[in-house]
Formats: sequence, C-alpha cells, structure tokens
Amino acid sequence: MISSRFSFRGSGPELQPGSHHSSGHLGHGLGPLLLLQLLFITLFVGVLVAFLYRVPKNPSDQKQEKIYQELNQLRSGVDRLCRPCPWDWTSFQGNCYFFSKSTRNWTDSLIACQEMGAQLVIIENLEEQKFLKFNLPKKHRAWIGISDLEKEDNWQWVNGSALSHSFSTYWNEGEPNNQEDEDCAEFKKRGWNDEKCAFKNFWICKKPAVAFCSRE
Ligand SMILES: *[C@@H]1O[C@H](CO)[C@@H](O)[C@H](O)[C@H]1NC(C)=O
Ligand SMILES: *[C@@H]1O[C@H](CO)[C@@H](O)[C@H](O)[C@H]1NC(C)=O
Ligand SMILES: [Ca+2]
Ligand SMILES: [Ca+2]
Repeated sequence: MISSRFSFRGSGPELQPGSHHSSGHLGHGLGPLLLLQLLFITLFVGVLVAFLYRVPKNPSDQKQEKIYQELNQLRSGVDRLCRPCPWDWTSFQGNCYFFSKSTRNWTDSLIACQEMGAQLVIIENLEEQKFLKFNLPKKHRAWIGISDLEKEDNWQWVNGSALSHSFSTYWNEGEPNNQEDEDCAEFKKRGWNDEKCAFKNFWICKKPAVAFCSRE
C-alpha cells in the first residue's frame, strides 16, 4: 500500500502484482523497492536539473550570436556610409588631401582651405612629398602652405613652424631664387619653387581623416 504512493504507473517491473504480496512484511520487502524508486527519482531529478541548467544557456548563446551578427551588419553599414575623407579628397596616412581644379593667388588659396576646415598643405616628410608628387594632376603647379612673406628667405609654414633644414632638398634646383620678389612656395613635380604670391595657381589642402572610419 505504501509503495503505491511512490510508484509511477508502468514505471517498472517492480509494480507487478507480485510485489504487493511482499507488502505484508513491511520491513524486508519494501526496502529494496523504495530504494530503487528513490534512486530513479533522484536520477530523474538530476537529469532534469542538468537539462534545465543547459536549456537557458542555448537561447542566450543564440541571442549573443544574433547581437553579434547585427553588430557586424551595422559596422559594415557604417563602413559603407563612412568615408575617411570627403568626396574629391584623397586619403593618405590618416590625412585627406584636396587638389584644386581652379586657381587662386596664395592668400585666397589659404582662405579656401580654411573654409573647408583644412589647411594649405604642410609637408611633414619624404613619403608625403612623394605622395603629392604622384597625385598632383599633370602639368599642375600648386600652392603649398609655406612662405617667406614675413621676412625674406625665412621660410615659415602656415602654422608658424620654421622650415626644417633637412627639407632643403625638396626645392627645385636653383630655388628659392626670389626672382623679382617671390615669397610663396608652389609644388612642382621637379621640386618646390618660390613664386609671386599674386600668381593664380592651383592649390593643395590637407586635413585629418575622420578617425572612426579611417581603416581602409
Ligand atoms: C606645424 O605643423 C607641423 C606638422 O604637422 C608640426 O610638426 C609642428 O609642430 C606644427 N607647429 C606648430 C607651431 O603648431
Ligand atoms: C588675391 O586675390 C584677391 C581677389 O581674388 C585679392 O583681393 C587679393 O588682394 C589678392 N592677394 C594677393 C596677395 O595678390
Ligand atoms: Ca622671397
Ligand atoms: Ca623662384
């Protein structure tokens, strides 16, 4: 009688009618049966707990996977929309360069760059010098951000820094010659030249690339 309280219908051969006969002597007959049932219950609960413990992990893994995928989609979307440089500008080593298609005198070129949130180009190293040489349109000469307007033969970048002596090789042969008073520097494929600042020339602007989408 007691055993039937713990039993599950059809859960095993132990519940055969024969086993009821042994319910006469409580102490001996029920012992192994009850133990077996408890063992099954424990096992069942154990498996259930293990299963329940596992199940919530899967949806959260899937959720993470989904978030990860959405993040990737978002990122590629940003990459498609995000350009390190504006249209018509060329990107090089974290900066953007604008090669003008019209001409202005040096002062107006300086202003044109400022109006685009940039600077008349300051050349920092040989790689940049080579980049400009390669990218300057054929037959163009272009203003760069250096002049000796303040003091003759004292070449100064537009941010106030003096021209480093190591850059003397960037001048074309025989330049700067200050022929009839030339105080503004122009970039030519063969090397820099000092030119009259009133001369209408092409020009080159430079500004930092947009940092968060600068990987290319
Ligand atoms: C001017 O620009 C150059 C190149 O970016 C930089 O090395 C230098 O420190 C700047 N000078 C000043 C005074 O900001
Ligand atoms: C540059 O051109 C502007 C007009 O476009 C003029 O007002 C200015 O005086 C010129 N500057 C020089 C240095 O020639
Ligand atoms: Ca000069
Ligand atoms: Ca010259």
